[in-house]
Amino acid sequence: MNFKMKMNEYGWNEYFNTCWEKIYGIKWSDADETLVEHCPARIVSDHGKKMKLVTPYGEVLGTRHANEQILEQQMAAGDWVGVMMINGYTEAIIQNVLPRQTKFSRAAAGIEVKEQVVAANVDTIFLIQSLNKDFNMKRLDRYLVGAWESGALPVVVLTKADLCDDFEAKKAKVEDAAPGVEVHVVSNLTGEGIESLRKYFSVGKTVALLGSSGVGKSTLVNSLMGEIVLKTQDIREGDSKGRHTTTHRELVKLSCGGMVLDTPGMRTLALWEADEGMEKQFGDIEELIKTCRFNNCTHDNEPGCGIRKALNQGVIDAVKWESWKKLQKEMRFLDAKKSHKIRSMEKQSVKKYARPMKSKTVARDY
Ligand SMILES: Nc1nc2c(ncn2[C@@H]2O[C@H](COP(=O)(O)OP(=O)(O)OP(=O)(O)O)[C@@H](O)[C@H]2O)c(=O)[nH]1
Ligand SMILES: [Mg+2]
Ligand SMILES: [Zn+2]
Repeated sequence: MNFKMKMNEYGWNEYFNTCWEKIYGIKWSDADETLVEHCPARIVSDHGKKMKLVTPYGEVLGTRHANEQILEQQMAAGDWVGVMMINGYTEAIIQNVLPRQTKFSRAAAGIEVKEQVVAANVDTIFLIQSLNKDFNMKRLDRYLVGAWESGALPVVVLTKADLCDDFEAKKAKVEDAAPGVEVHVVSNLTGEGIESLRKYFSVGKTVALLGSSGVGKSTLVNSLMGEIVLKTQDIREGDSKGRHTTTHRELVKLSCGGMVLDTPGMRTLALWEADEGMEKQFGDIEELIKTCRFNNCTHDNEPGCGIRKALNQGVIDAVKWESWKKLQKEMRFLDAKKSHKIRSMEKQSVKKYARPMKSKTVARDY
């Protein structure tokens, strides 16, 4: 039996193999080509009840095992899962989700305080903005915090260079705001800069594309493929906003090796966790705060405020400072909501625990 797909080409590595061994008691190897029922698979796209998976036996549809834990577990495109092949190796039952090496999460929309994993196990994250109407430094700060937090390497990609006269100035602004982050200017129309992105797509590596609708994420996948594999659509004339053309996250294997995870444009990115990300993106600001004379400095007009001094001297950028304040406030609010949720869950579990005890006593009395 020849395996159709080599999992290494889809990003399988020593990290996942060690996780695999802990669950299955033996390392996964496709070298000996023995027919096995249990094998690793990667989620290509999530279609609700069914997931498209890439397995050693080819691309198949998978369903979750009817175990409560698996039914409730969050799964996302890019996740590595342990499956049992059924129906002559044409379908799969998902039995385990392997611990993620990296994950880009956001707070799910809606009233429930919940994490939503947007991209799992990606090596690089392209934070995409277009150089015409979409360019926004505060939004970029937010995405950079999320990307640093994910554990993957952030790279900024500015698209639609053909529609912008001053892209050098915008590029310099981003480089200033994100030291150490590579910034690429590209045009899907003229092909400018596309080749400079190839280095991120070596065999087994995954790049996620994140950004607002209409910035050209799916078009970039088509540019990299050299053919149309994903649907794209014109942005709206009136306000230059995208039309939310891509509706689900999907992993695409490029012919040159490497994979790309295209995602639907995000309206807003509500961060889920940000401690490390904030430190990475705003390290200079966090250091300056330590220099304020008063511990409880509000950085408005207290004497000896390190932030005010830095702002006046142009050491830090006013936009970046605004970003920090906004994100800091947002994360404090989210932390309060998370603690509230934990407390109410604890209360519920106390009630749950109390109930059977009570009914047992009642049962005995009768
Ligand atoms: N001029 C110009 N147009 C581009 C470029 N890249 C993409 N476009 C156009 O921008 C529009 C939106 O592109 P998409 O690739 O659908 O955008 P998207 O980011 O995938 O949008 P969603 O799927 O809605 O998130 C299309 O009409 C593309 O042809 C570019 O570099 N230059
Ligand atoms: Mg798209
Ligand atoms: Zn201060």
